Amino acid sequence: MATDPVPVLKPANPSEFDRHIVEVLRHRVGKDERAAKQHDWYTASILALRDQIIDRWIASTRQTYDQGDKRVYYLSMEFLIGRLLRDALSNMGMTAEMEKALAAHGLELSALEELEPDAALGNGGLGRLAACFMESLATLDIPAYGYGIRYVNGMFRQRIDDGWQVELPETWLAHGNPWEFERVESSYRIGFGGEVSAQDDGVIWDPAEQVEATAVDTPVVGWRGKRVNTLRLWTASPLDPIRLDAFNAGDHIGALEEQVRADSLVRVLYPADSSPAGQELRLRQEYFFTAASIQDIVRRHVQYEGDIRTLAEKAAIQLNDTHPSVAVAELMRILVDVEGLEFNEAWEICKQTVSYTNHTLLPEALETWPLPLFERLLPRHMQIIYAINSRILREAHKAGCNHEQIAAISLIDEGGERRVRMANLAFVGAHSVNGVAALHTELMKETVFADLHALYPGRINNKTNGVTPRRWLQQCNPGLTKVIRDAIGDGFLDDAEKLSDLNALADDVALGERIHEVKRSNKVVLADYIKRTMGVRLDPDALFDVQIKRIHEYKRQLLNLIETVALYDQIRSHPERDWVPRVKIFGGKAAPSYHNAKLVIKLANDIARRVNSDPSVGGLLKVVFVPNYNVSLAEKIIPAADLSEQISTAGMEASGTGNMKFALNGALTIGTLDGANVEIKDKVGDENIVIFGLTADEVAHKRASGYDPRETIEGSRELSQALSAIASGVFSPDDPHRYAGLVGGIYESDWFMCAADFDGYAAAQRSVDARWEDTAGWRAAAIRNIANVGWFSSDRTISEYARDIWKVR
Ligand code: T68
Repeated sequence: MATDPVPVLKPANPSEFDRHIVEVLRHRVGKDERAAKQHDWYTASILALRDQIIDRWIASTRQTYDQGDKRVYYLSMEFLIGRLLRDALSNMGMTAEMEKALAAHGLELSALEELEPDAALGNGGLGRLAACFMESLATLDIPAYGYGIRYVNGMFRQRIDDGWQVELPETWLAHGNPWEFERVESSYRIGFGGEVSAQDDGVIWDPAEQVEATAVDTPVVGWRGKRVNTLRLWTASPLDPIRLDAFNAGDHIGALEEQVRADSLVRVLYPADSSPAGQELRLRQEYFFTAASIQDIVRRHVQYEGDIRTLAEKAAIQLNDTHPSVAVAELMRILVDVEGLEFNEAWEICKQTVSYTNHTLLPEALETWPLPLFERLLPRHMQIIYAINSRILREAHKAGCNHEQIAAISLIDEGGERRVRMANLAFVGAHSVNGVAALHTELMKETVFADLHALYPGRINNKTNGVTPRRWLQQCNPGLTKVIRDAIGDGFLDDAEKLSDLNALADDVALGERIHEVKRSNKVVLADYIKRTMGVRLDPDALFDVQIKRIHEYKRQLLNLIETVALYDQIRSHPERDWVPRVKIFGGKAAPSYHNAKLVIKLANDIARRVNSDPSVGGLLKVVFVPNYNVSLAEKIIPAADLSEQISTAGMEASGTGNMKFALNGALTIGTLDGANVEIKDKVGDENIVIFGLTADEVAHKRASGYDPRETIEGSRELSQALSAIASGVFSPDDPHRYAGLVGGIYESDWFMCAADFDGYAAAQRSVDARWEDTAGWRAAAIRNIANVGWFSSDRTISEYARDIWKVR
């Protein structure tokens, strides 16, 4: 078969593109240009752009088939994509063309961009990482499929009512989704429950229930439009849309039961990050999308290669956390029960094909399922897991493991109610198990996976996270991109590490000035947004100090708030001092059932209300909690930040990726030696980052050696005053005891080391003030940050996965 070359970027004729948009508007949207509303133009623009993308998509897919390339399959419960229009236009090199075409009809691209809903099919870092990876895979011309769930309602919308978080359903599909294609021909039956019977020629699983999984594809364009890969999300439908017998007998609701059951599988994204959801529906979701994906992968392989035994040569399956780790059992089931392979041979193929990424060490976040639930829902998989377990435990025994070690390695947790350990299943079923930052990977070896690591040394490896510089520099910060291009040329657009050419210019006053001007205008844009949406006026010349991420105790928004209160006290007690004007910006969602996280949001809002209306701080301090933090807001806030708060308790943040985005946009980091902060510090240099606090080892040691927070608190005047102000209701006069419990937790145990790290943090903040006063020094440090974080491009991360784990070119 002849290979179709991927078409090169043709400088399409603007008037031709314009004609195409109008043609789409008429024939696919069904509107006359004269009557078309903004939203019609928005849809037509995307469809017209999509037409251009499809040609490349088909070419990429053909090329992969024709060349018999190995494909990467990225299985993830979450893809936090955000908006696609600007990204796709920019990667296709068609932004200017689109602007011109729209201008001919009196339309502005930026206005249409704002109409696009965020595809928020993820909670936070893990889901956003998957989205960055999809873009880098296409950029690096690696044939890849992302597999996940097409949630009808993604991450909830957050409203702040009287300072409290209220969750509202998010309806990103309400006006249709012009990016996607439903593939009814790619449908699979997914079974649950039922019986397993042993026959002469193998095992038969007869599920009690079945639903149909149908593929919905979205094209993912890489930088410069070289390759277009596929994000394949599964939607669910019942085998019988309605039970007519029940309906005709008058049971109109019961007749639709199957429809409801199928809908529920793809209805909502579980909004808990870093804590397992624990409910049966979650396990059903996990199996649903994993089984559909594995069937799709196997079908494609058998269709084109003919022999299932070569699967590992042509397919690499990456599990994004343990959420899809039932893939190990499902792949084994298909290889043994459907394809008829021997268990041993199947096991080798499985291990060679599968690899697993761990994103957390928090013990409470490691997924386990009650064994009776697992067995009821997936009886055949339970048998397979037992079979795998007996092999693994024999190997452990042979290797000389003792009782305790064997108990830790087992796929079944026997302490208390028996549970299936998804992380252990993923670990043993994979040839590679990776952490997401150097420190995290070392801690994996020492803590949660210590015994598995001893049994299978070499399996754990590190792949430090990265972010796509297209979205997180070029698209979100065109002003800065322009300044950098003028300074060092275009090389960094194709290789982010070339940003290092900026090092030679770090002390260039004119460059410092231009970057400052861009930052200031980004701050004006953000200040306008905040004025418009929240009514709070911000001074764009103040230091914008930003903490945006999920609200979690280990991320320590509370530490930041306590320090904010202490600063507020100080400003009022010493109005004669030269305070640096600061704006403290917070944003983030709390899991709906996470009481303390929701209380932290209320506290931020209570502090904001009090501080912002206090004339005695004279505008030196402002506090804002920006509602409904999401990808699009991040794209506004990060380019406007001066200071990036990365202050998790050391040892608890696996990597962080926001930290990388801020540095890339010229913010300085204040942070602990946690996650990827450690590597950011190594890259940007000690003088260009502000590090404070206990190290991971020190935290572990302190916890083990009977730490008494009370003593620490009493030893710090600033801290004890701030804590007692919060605890006694200074910020919550309507409910003075509101924060008694939150503060009490710090006095009682201080698990997250807020008290222990307070003095170091406060001192670090004052050192930030001093740096800020040194304008030239600050600007040079900002340039050195931009210059040295090109390594945190997800292109680099994906190249490492490709080379070390997937073995694709
Ligand atoms: C994050 N994890 C890590 N989890 O916290 C962060 N969890 O340090 C890291 O940078 C990032 O992953 C990427 O590696 C998460 O975001 C979740 O969102 C999550 C969702 C469901 C269940 C458990």
